[in-house]
Amino acid sequence: MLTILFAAPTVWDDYATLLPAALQKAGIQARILTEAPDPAAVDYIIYAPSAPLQDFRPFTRTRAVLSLWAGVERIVGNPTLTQPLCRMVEDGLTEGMVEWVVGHAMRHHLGLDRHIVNPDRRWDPTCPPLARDRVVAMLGMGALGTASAQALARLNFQVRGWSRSPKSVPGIPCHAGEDGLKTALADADIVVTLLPRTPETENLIDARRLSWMKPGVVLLNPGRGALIDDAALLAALDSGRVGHATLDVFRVEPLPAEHPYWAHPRVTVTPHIAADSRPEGVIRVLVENIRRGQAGEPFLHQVDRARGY
Ligand code: NDP
Ligand code: OXD
Repeated sequence: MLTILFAAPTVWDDYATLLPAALQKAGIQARILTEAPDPAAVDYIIYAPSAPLQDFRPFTRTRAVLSLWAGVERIVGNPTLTQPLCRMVEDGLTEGMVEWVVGHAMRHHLGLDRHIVNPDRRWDPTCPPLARDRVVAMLGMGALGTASAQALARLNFQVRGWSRSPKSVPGIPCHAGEDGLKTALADADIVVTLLPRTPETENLIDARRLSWMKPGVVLLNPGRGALIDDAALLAALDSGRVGHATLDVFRVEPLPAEHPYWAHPRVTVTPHIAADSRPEGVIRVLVENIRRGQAGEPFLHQVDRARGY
């Protein structure tokens, strides 16, 4: 009988029935606790950044910490964590992100705001260009970036990818490294940042990188707030170099009421809702990882501590 600590109390209600049923269906005998009076008896920890749990040292027999979140920047550097850490990749999260990215890209591509907010009843018959005439740079070609890039490419956008290591994705020219970033950004009408927060990606979008972008570029950031140097972005928005920024994630969340992004006419704030994981999909991944842990097989989506994601 395994002992699983569900250390994400705020979402326990979503899992309280489904998780035990899925474990049982998979033939995994387990008791699930929401608190661990005896940490040394815990085999697996299911974790979210909101969890009060910060000291992993007493969990001496824990085989893996299974994050409910894709982004692991709040746990990956925890010096007490020596157990394998797995991040979340699941269909609902990916589909949600694809929909957010495509929806906000289409808003800017079609110039929807001109028609949705038109108090002067201006009859402006200017037709937008076709997607095939627009270039999108996808910074981050992981689970979410690749799916979003492919969805945009299916709509005929000219998509360029950028990632840490070189990639080959049919129909999407991919770049890596600093020169590759310059190339990916050079002719992009829309730039999407779907990177994890790591020491290397912090302030990636700074004044220098913004100066490589086309004047009037639209920036979509559903990755992490720290990818952006906020002062540099605000300056670029004020000067018109950046035409619009749609931001879902921020250094401080909720975004404080006095933050200049709220009032800026060329910024759209969405409250970290680009994508959320769905219990059914999450449970499939959790159960599979517990099965793998028990069978001595490699875990799915294990985080590389050295890379930080
Ligand atoms: P992955 O780990 O699958 O992909 C990360 C991508 O970023 C990879 O392509 C990776 O390159 C690239 N990358 C990492 N570091 C660098 C670097 N220094 N330079 C260039 N490229 C780099 O992550 P996901 O796609 O699953 O998720 C991405 C992020 O999305 C999460 O970390 C999280 O912050 C955010 N997120 C936001 C949500 C929201 O609601 N707003 C919801 C879920 C996630 P390589 O392929 O070479 O490894
Ligand atoms: C995540 C997120 O990382 O919701 O899962 O941002």
